[in-house]
Amino acid sequence: MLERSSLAENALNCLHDENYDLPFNLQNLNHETMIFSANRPAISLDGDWNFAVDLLDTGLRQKWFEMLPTKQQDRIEPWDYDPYQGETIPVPSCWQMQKEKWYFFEGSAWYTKQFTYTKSQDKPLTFLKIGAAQYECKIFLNNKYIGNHYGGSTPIFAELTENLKEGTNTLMICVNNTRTLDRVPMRNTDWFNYGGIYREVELFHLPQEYIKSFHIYLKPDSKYNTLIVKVTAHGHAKDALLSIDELGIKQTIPITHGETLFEFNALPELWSPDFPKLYQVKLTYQNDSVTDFVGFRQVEVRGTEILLNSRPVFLKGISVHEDDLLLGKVVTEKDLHRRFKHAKELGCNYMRFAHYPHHEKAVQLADHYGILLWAEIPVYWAIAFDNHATLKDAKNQLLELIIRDMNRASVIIWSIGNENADTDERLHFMSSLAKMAKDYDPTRLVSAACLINHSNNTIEDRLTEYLDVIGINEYYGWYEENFNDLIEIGKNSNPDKPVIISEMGADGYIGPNKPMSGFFSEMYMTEVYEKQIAYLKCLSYVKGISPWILYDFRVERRQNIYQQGWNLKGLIANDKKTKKQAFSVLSNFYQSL
Ligand code: GCB
Repeated sequence: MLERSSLAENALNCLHDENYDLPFNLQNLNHETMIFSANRPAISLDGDWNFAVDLLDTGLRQKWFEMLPTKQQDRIEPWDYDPYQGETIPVPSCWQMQKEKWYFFEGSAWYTKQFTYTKSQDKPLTFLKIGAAQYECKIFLNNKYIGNHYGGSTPIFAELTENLKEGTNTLMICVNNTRTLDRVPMRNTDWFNYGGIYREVELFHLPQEYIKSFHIYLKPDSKYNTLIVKVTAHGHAKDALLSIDELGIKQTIPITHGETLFEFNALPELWSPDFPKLYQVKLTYQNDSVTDFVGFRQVEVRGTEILLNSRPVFLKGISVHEDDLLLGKVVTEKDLHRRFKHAKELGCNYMRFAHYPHHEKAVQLADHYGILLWAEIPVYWAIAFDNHATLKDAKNQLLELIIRDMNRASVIIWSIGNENADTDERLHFMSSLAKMAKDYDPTRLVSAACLINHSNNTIEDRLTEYLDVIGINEYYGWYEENFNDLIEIGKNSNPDKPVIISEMGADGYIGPNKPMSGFFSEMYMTEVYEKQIAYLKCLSYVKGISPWILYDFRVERRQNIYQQGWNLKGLIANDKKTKKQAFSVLSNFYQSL
């Protein structure tokens, strides 16, 4: 009998180990490991990766990531998986959309890819970026554990430099989409629990001294003549150079201990939905330089008004999920352009990107199209508000979102949650998120979809004290049958802040055997829109609406004969072509404003 390897020894011992995950749960890949990546030259690792689903976490228990490529005839023991052979999956993708057998799979899945690396003197550092992986992601390079990340919709950055070798390298990524009680979101959501690496994977080679983060914004003092630059740099150089050619700006930025918050005079034309002006901005630090396309604008709240560049604005919006009939959560440029064209056709100047951070390309395009945005983290329904680890996860997701999109003029609202019960624990949890967002980012408003007290029909939620704008989801005419209650709420509430109706709507089924009246009929959906709009437009403190929702979207919990796994509140069906009648009701309203 041949002597068994340590891997084989472990494969036997690990059968009884239920703490197998502990050494890998460091959450060391987080907002602190992010680097500025927009428009940086990148090497794509997209394409086919070896793939296996792993319901029982056998890979972590048996340490599949330590396996080396071995021929069958050279093996000295049996093996349960070979990361170098077998099924493949495209990256980016959601595994549900690839094979029927993976449709309802929730658990760990292993991705393996080999790539070649050649050392460069100029750019000796290498960083990996995974645009997003749902929900937890563990990264291994050349049989070594690099780290893990929590959060399904924000980017993951890991420095690989130390563990890279000349020639062939093996990257293994374990992605886990299990819904658990401590995650953000928790177990129950009204959207599909897709899994996988569903955004792009890239490598960045950087010089020894490099720009780690770079934010530039208009000073929010209503004077419109000062820009603020916030930089963190890795290196010892004492300054960086900022240039905005179109404004004739070449500005030296002093850097102390790798950081700066620096103001200088500038008179940019202001960005707005009517004039989405972007400037090419370049920052150079030693041998590193980054470029971004940035709009400058100011948003604030005065009384119940929302002001954009000191002028009142009404947010003509629509909510949208990241979902596609064929691709699931994967977005393509084509899909995004269609999304913004539909929004423009409706007459929108605003969108709610529900219920988690959308692809950064979507946010960049919103800048170009002149669409204001509500951007959100998935503090949705029930959350373990009393769990410190959950708060840490939520804070990290929010920071990652803010850091990623800080330069995007389109984003005017950070939303910190959706329809969460008003408990002391929730108040503590969410008010600390609100405070963190405001401390980090002085240029945006903070909101959340808050609660109505249905017993006395008033907007009543202790969280509103910590918000700039009150979001209200209301489904009068649908879940709440008595439409008069909405009128009561209007009369009884007297908020001292602007209110956005962050959701309203009704399902409309337009497929074969569609009902001609009542619930799920297109007719009924249209009536709900007509009644809602007629009433909401008279409420003086309502400063925006984002009806639910642009497209029908997939969700496990909807299974009646019309829904069959879909939420049908889309103004457009899941083919992203067929408009329901309510589309024109909303567009007529927006065009009339
Ligand atoms: C809501 C939720 C949203 C749901 C929607 C619905 O209040 O915020 O996520 O999809 O209602 O259709 O029930």
